[in-house]
Amino acid sequence: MLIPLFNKLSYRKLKFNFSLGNPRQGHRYLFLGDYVDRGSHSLETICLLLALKVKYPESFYLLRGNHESARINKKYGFFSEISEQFLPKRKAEMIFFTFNQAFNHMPIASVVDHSVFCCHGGLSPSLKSIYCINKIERPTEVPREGLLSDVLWSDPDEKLKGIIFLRKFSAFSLMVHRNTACRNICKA
Ligand SMILES: [Mn+2]
Repeated sequence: MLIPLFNKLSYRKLKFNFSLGNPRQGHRYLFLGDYVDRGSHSLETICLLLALKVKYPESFYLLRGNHESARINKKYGFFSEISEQFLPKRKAEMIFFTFNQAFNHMPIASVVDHSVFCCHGGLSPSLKSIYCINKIERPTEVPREGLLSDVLWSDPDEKLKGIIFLRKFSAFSLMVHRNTACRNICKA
C-alpha cells in the first residue's frame, strides 16, 4: 500500500490536495507534526487536519510534533494567532487551552509497512524497544527530557550523515534486532 508522507506543511498545499473531495481510495496519509507555529495559518491548518481526521479516521493519521506543546506554541506563533482572531482574551485562552488538550492526546510515533519507523524528531538512548513508546501514558505534556522529549526533539546532526547517525544512536540497531523489521527512519 502506498502511503504518501507529508512534510513541511503549507495550508495552501494541504487545502489544494484535500479540498477537491475524498482522499484517494485506498490511500492512507501520515503527517509528521508541527501543524502550528509554522507560518501564518496555524489555525486553518490544524482545523482542516482535525476535520479530515474526524471525517476519514482510517485515512488520516497525525503524529505529534515538538510544536504541539503549550510550552512551545505559546511562544512561537500559535497563541498570538488565536489572540488576534478571538476576543476577549479569556476566550482566546480557552481556545488555546482546548487545542493543547487535544495535542496532549496525539500519537508519538508510527511504524509503516512493518519497516519504517516514523516520528517527528528522532531516536533516543531510552528507546530500547519500539514498545517503549506504547508505555508512554497519554494525555501528557511534552516533558523537558526523557523518551518523549527525545522522539519529538532529537534532530540528527547536520554534519553527520547516514550510518553515522545510526551509530550515534545505537538504540535503533537494538530495536531492529530485538523487536521489529524496521530498517528505515522517517522524520519530519
Ligand atoms: Mn519541529
